[in-house]
Amino acid sequence: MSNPLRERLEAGEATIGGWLSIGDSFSAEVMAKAGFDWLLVDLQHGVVDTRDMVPMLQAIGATPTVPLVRPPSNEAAIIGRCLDAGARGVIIPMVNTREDAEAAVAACRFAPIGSRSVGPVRATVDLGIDLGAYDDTESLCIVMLETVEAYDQIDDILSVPGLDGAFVGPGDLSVSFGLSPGLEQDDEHFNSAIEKLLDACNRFNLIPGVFADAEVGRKRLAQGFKMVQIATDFQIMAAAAQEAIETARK
Ligand code: 3PY
Ligand code: MG
Repeated sequence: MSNPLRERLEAGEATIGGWLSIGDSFSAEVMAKAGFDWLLVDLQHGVVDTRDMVPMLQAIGATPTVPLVRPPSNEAAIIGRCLDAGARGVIIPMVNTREDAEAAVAACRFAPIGSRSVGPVRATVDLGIDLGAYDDTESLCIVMLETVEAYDQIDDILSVPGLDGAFVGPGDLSVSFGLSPGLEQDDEHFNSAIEKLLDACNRFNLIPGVFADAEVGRKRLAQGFKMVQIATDFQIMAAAAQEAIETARK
């Protein structure tokens, strides 16, 4: 049981992803058919219930796009449910300390590495395997660093064994620095935090990821990020709708 996204990232490939805030399997299917390398079902800020998550994972799973989930918080029970439901990785928000990162790894892995309870019900059905063939270490455990507190102790956090990657949350990071939320900032502290994450990921052999849009995403890819989020469903829908209206009214 391999994880194609893990394989590509471990081979050093840069990947492009999208964010799903709309809790609907058809919109997930539309996004997946567009050809993203991975799509993330956002249970933190998206209008998505855990009940919506499974049909969305099924829609994405019918395409080559790899499905990930962001749980609402760094809690073992919900992280286990996301992985049991068939997410091939989790991007866990607001990881601020080494203890938070240790809890994230523990939530993703069975003993002896962690304390995830065994019951990958839909994950095994999706993969077409028996429980005995299920490898919990194939799913990606990625933590979001999005506060000044986290960046102040980045080495302590990213040296936690079992982590696969670290992801920049630029909106929360902006606010943490006293700035208005944004994907990029003309601010030395904000920009050096982003460089710090890239550097630490390289030193600890972790995947660096970042939330962006298509324009900022191009810059982040050139900077060396390997998981770059470039489109959020409701935002591109709104932008395309506004453009259509403007075009028709011209
Ligand atoms: C952030 O920018 O803080 C995020 O979490 C992106 O969703
Ligand atoms: Mg955030």
